[in-house]
Amino acid sequence: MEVKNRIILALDLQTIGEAIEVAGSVIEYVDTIKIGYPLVLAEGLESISKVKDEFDCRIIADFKVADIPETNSKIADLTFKAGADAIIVHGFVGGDSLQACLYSSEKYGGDVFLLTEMSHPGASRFLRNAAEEIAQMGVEMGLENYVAPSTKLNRLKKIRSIVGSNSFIISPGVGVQGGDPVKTLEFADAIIVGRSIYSSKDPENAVKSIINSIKF
Ligand code: NUP
Repeated sequence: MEVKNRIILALDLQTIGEAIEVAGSVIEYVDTIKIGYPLVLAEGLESISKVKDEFDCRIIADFKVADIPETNSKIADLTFKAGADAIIVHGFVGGDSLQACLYSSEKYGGDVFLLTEMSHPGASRFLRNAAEEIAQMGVEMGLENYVAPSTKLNRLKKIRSIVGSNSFIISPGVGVQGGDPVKTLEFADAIIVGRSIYSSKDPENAVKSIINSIKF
């Protein structure tokens, strides 16, 4: 996978109008947009195709899928049918649940991103203990795409060492959560950035300054 400027926009706005406006102001620099529950629960699953059709971009659906295999299948099928190119799936529910999403992704020609450890402080209590095994499970099941935190560089580094250099890691937590773009990109292939862009008075300038900071 190739992500333009190594930046994925997290479009966590709650009206399609604002989402299209922000995406439009940065689309020259970004070709991959992550859409999650805030936009989809506010404006419907068709937000995915609305953004995709408007900008001809790649859409990663951040649904952190974490259910029994049968329900995961339904969620993933509906997500790919709605136009998503990729879906983010939790690993802690186990291999059968993950496999259900992989089958769906094969059926629709989409990608699965496996969430390992998360970026917020609370993730240290439970998910940290399982994250390495989750990544290892992903490797054993042939996963190529992973999510790992920019706010915990030692953990990101560890996940990279488990999934190997040929895997693709996208990393949230840059900016408002405290992660540094340059340091994160030492271990990740692309950074996920939300509020630092969409809450900025000038989203275009915010993206440009991140791009300048990561050009080395
Ligand atoms: O561990 C994770 N941390 C995280 O922030 C996994 C995620 N998927 N995210 C998402 O990344 C979060 O839901 C939000 O959409 C985005 C980060 O946004 P921001 O902190 O840059 O505003």
